[in-house]
Amino acid sequence: MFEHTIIAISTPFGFGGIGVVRLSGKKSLEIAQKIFTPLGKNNDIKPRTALLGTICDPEDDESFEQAFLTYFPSPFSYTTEDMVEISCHGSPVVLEEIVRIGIKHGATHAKPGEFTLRAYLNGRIDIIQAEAINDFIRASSLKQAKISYQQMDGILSAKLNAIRSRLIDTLSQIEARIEFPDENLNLSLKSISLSLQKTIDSVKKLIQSYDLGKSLSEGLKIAIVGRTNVGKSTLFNALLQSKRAIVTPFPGTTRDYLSEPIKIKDSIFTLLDLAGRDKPKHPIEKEGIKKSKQLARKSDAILLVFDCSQKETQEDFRLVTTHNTKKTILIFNKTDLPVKMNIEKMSSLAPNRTAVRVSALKKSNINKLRETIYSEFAKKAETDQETILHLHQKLLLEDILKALRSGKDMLGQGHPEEICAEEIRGSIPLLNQLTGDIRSDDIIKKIFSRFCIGK
Ligand SMILES: Nc1nc2c(ncn2[C@@H]2O[C@H](COP(=O)(O)OP(=O)(O)OP(=O)(O)O)[C@@H](O)[C@H]2O)c(=O)[nH]1
Ligand SMILES: [Mg+2]
Repeated sequence: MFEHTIIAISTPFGFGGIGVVRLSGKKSLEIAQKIFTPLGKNNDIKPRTALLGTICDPEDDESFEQAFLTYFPSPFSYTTEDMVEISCHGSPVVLEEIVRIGIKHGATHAKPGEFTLRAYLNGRIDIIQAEAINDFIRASSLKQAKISYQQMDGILSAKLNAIRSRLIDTLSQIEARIEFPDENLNLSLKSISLSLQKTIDSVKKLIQSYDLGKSLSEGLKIAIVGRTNVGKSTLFNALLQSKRAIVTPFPGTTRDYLSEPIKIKDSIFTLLDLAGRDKPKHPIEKEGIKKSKQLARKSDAILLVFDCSQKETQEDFRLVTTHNTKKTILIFNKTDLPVKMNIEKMSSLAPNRTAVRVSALKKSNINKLRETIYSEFAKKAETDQETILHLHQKLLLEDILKALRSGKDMLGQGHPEEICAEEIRGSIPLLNQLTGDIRSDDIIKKIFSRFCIGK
């Protein structure tokens, strides 16, 4: 338990219908009672029951607000400590005054995320649940909120605990073989290896879920690539349904890049409009093309645009054949004009890619393109699949996978079982770090720095 009692406004800054100030710590009720006077006859403070009263600084004796006070005695509170919530009008000056007099009478101002940090350090939630609470508040789509909601409930933590239990089980089997080599323990290496493979598969699935998590939390980056003047910026605007990018009939219009979020159904993407790929006529264009190549390389997916009112060129051939490693959709634009491009031939150069014909100018087939972007790039959330949303979780899982794979390979190659067990055992502290059973100060600092004050 912590020494200090903390106080903060828990509702967002600004004017609102209501505002809430929270206190957490041993002196919560004592401090609240100094500044809150119940109204009416029945003025007992009952746990988890709102009580109406007035607020004033006892040294001034002049009330300035009516409010409801709710008391959550330890351990049945968000932080597991004694907590008090004061709900009043959403007036920033009034809320700040309540905090000020709370501090004057013994409370300390809470740091960002300190209520949740206390819930974690007091053992009510693990680090995955703590991070999920912040993800839930900041979710940009309902799908992301639903995943975070499940994680707050402990579904991902339960999955990781199951992985850890299975691993400990496998390790004890290996150890039994080492300790009692002569006994017929019926623990064949094959069954141990099979159980390891199951764990490896679960970890792999979690790592793969990061793509979905990323597309939900920040949106997969989709770069619009093509020669100059093929209509990339027009398409960018059509997809955004806003005249965001400058469009002109002159090649080389887009030089610096533009980046905007778009929402398709329940998924968010980040769309990038880049400089066209042709011979630069100006040093600025040259810089733009260099940047365009870098950004396309770093993006998660590509919309490769062609002007089908023109005959295909060497550059078009080069583009279609070089963009075959990433998720790509081929877009044949300007279908409102007579078609001169051999679309079949161009498509056949990228047989595994989906092609869509559009007119960005007339906005025809743009909905079809949105559908295709969604079906090609937005991974569907299987409702029963646990999803990881953060890179630091993915990196830890990758280290776990490495240790497990290497342990399994060594076992298969006939290395001494002690050494294999040691290798596999290396993954347990990493799992503990992932759930926060082993505290990594760096990760804790990073996670809680993203929280707002009052949460
Ligand atoms: N007819 C027709 N014209 C289009 C279409 N899409 C774009 N254009 C025209 O093509 C010209 C170039 O369009 P932009 O959107 O600026 O092309 P861009 O690929 O962004 O060009 P850069 O930024 O120079 O690489 C403009 O005159 C657009 O109006 C289309 O679907 N049909
Ligand atoms: Mg452009």
